Amino acid sequence: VLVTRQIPERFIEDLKTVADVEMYHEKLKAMPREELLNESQDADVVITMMSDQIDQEYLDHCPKLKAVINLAVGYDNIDVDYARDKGIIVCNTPDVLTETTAELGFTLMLVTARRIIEAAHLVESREWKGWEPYLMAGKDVYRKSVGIYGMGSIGTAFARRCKGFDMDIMYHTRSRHEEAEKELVAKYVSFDELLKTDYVVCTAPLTKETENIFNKEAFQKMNDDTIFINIGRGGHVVEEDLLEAVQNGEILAAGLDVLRQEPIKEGHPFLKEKNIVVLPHIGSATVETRDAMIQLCVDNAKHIVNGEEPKTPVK
Ligand code: 8YV
Repeated sequence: VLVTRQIPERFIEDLKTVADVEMYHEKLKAMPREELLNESQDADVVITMMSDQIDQEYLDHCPKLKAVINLAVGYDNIDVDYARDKGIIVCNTPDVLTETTAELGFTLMLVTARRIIEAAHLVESREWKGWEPYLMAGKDVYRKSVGIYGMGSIGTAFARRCKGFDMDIMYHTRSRHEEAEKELVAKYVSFDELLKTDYVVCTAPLTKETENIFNKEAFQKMNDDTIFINIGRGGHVVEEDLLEAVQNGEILAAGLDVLRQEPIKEGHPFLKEKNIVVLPHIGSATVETRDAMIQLCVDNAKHIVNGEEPKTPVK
């Protein structure tokens, strides 16, 4: 089993009860492509991260490979169809990160609406001169409308939090979600209607159909006080169009946990825009959840090595 990022030793020990294990030891770096290709040659199972491109070249390069186990619920870094054609199993880590990721998304919505980052900077930079009636005045969240794009488990967990804030919940997704409609009084709307809400929140997985869906046209349809939140993938958003929309006042602000290119490049225009809050892809980043995600990867790997069905294969 090859593990492409450094994970705590106790998980490696667990894996070693069934297999020989190799782990990439650089703490802050993804495995360079060449090394990933070379090290994977003899692997039966590889535990990958979002930063590893598991494409056709990679899959053709690893003759023994039985399974790719991604430490994430998303798997847009993996050519799942090609893996399937080759009889290689792909696993992900659903469910264990749902609440944590929804919690981060909801936090990001509050932080962006209430200008928390800007306000904290004001204090840190010693620029806070005193009380003013509209000092750092943001936008209410309570009782506003929210349009959730993607009503899978994370979208539904996000909607539950919105209910606690008495929000008017709308959603758009591939198929209707009757439970959310009944329990959360969420209303299924068209994509255009969704864009008219106070908070447009993307929680969807990245696919060919959803790539670039938040583009110039979409931002122009939003209201000038809409706040856009993205906890899906950077690929959903045309970043230049978002920047233009915020700078031209076509929308109020954006909170992004994901970007097209991570980490953000020096000089990226979002870094200078106070109405765009960027987080370093920390949706599932709590100790409890990362432990659970890694354990699920380890369990999947052990099942596969033992010739058993994996726990969470991508269907
Ligand atoms: C991961 C995520 O931490 O699960 C996902 O799809 O985006 C995060 O939870 C990230 O992808 C690292 O692999």
